[in-house]
Amino acid sequence: MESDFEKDRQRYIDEDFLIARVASEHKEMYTILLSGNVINAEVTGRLMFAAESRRDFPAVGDWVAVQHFENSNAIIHHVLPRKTCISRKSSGREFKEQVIAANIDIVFIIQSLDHNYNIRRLERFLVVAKESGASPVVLLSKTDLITDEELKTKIEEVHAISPGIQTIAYSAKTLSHIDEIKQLISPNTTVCFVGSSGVGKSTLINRLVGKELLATNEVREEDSRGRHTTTHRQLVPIEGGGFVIDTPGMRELGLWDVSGSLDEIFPEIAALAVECKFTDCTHIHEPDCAVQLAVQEGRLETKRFESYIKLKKEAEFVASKTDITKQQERKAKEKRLGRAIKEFTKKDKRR
Ligand SMILES: Nc1nc2c(ncn2[C@@H]2O[C@H](COP(=O)(O)OP(=O)(O)O)[C@@H](O)[C@H]2O)c(=O)[nH]1
Ligand SMILES: [Mg+2]
Ligand SMILES: [Zn+2]
Repeated sequence: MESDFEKDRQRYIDEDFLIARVASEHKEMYTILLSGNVINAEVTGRLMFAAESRRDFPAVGDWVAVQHFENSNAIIHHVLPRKTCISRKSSGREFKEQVIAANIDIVFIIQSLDHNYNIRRLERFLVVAKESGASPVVLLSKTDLITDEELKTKIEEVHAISPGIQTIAYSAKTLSHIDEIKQLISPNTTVCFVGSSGVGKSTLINRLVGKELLATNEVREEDSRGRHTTTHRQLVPIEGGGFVIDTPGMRELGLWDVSGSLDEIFPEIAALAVECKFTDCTHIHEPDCAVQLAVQEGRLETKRFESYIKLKKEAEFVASKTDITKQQERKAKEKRLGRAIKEFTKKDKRR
């Protein structure tokens, strides 16, 4: 069966649109890659009006149907169906989805092996990456800063919480294991990098691209925080035909909808939950809870269990808030439509 993507692509081509890919987005101004050129672009008023949320706007990595006349901005008319999409809750108090990148094949989750290394944060990133539909790969940077013994322990820790997920420990300084990362990015593969500021995303991307494309920043040693040098997301073609998307430092990776991936990242808990007395057991206060029992008997690590509960509560909270936001958006749209219909009937009567 032909995918929605292929069907839509062909339809837009038949309608004389050009197919391009969004390379960057900054305050609703875009650049797109169109037959090898980078061109400024904006969206049509119609797309803006029809959009129910941020999700309906183009994101970096999106394939779009555009019109382009020489010496002017290209106009984005349609966003093609996304094959994968990585989202987070926008930072701050709002409950809005922010699409970080679209149509990615691999999400590299980077932690550096200094102060940044944190198993619980890694679990959060894994859940978000898994939900995107792309394959997560864990990268542990700065192996040059720790001993082989320490490295071995940390890799074992990471394996224990991410069974079946590839982990590569590397150093951008000594270049050890960089080739292994390169080999994963075959032609026509799009990858993105997520991780806190200062872990080495830009440094690695520069190594992959083969030039000093992105500014990197020196980290204050004592707290391992770097300044944010990357200002906006961008899609960059790399030698050999792949693409990388650099994402600005992410101190926060708030969960968006992760209902489908939480259990995949915590499979042992999902397996235990089947044995709970209540099918909707929250594993907090119910009797005959197989998950609680496993914690009491030391078969499930308390910290791992707490991490799961924390992420689950956060996801449920966001889901409850988003339903409200969606309802409000729908109402506002209906109101606009109602007003438009009223205006129209008024005019109609006057005739
Ligand atoms: N020792 C060591 N330092 C690294 C490595 N990778 C990056 N760095 C340094 O870490 C700092 C932050 O790197 P950067 O790429 O800007 O991080 P980003 O904020 O994730 O983009 C810079 O000073 C880099 O030189 C590595 O593998 N080993
Ligand atoms: Mg950077
Ligand atoms: Zn239970």
